[in-house]
Amino acid sequence: MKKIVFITGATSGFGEACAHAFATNGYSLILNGRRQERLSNLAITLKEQYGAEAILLPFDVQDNRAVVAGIDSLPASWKEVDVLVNNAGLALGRDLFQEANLQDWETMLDTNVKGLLYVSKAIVPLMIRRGKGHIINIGSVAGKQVYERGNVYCASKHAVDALTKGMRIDLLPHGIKVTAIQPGAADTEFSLVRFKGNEEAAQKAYDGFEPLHAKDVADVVYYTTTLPPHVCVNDLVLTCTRQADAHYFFKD
Ligand code: NDP
Ligand code: 8X3
Repeated sequence: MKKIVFITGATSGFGEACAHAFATNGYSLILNGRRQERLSNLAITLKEQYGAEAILLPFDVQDNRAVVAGIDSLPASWKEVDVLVNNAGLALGRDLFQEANLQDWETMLDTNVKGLLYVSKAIVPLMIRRGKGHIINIGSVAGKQVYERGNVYCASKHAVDALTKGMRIDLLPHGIKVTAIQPGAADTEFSLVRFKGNEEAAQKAYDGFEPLHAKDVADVVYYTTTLPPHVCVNDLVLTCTRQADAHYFFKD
């Protein structure tokens, strides 16, 4: 039986790159994301390139009913999830606290925090039943430090950091590994989403340095799953070489 990975937010960026990294290493995949056509195209590509099988669950992670129904609908053999990558997430806006949009805040918290909780709450019992599993939460350097105009996005990623620690402690007796991967700036669709389609503003975020690419992050995510059963990467921060932390960059 092949190993199974469940990836949220697989239609783009880190999630899509993780799908390639796991598929090339022989995994079967459960892929989530709201854009169904992208998921379907990805499944075709993974089949063609690696012979990988995939089941698509195109739910919105903010909708707990849809999350539970989607995961319940999996065939029994596909409920044996070995690795969960909680990756779906976003930033909306780069505004001062006093000027930011309340709806943006709600969407970030509902997706980055509550979405991660909903998916984890549905998958954890399946892992407990088997006495093993690996949960990988995609945090951020924004979960380690707070920067100007980062307010609620940073708070959501600080919550992911705290939840990762809490999950690891509580799941300890069940043999389940819990890992936080905390990337710095990476050139996915993240900035385009953050700046609401403004390509110039999105591109400016990467001016003067080479950021991480999605594959860099996916390779590290996959690496953490290759360690022996008694070894767990708890917390891994990775940035491009031109970024020291959430604040310091060396730009041309
Ligand atoms: P992308 O915008 O490229 O990808 C985000 C993914 O999340 C998409 O597949 C999107 O799919 C999915 N998603 C968003 N909202 C939902 C939702 N409500 N339900 C289901 N899926 C959703 O960005 P990244 O790949 O960069 O982002 C992935 C994660 O990495 C996020 O958690 C982000 O905060 C984090 N991160 C990003 C960094 C960066 O600089 N790029 C650095 C550090 C962390 P769809 O729209 O189809 O639903
Ligand atoms: C995304 C990286 O620095 O824009 O989490 O917060 S940053």
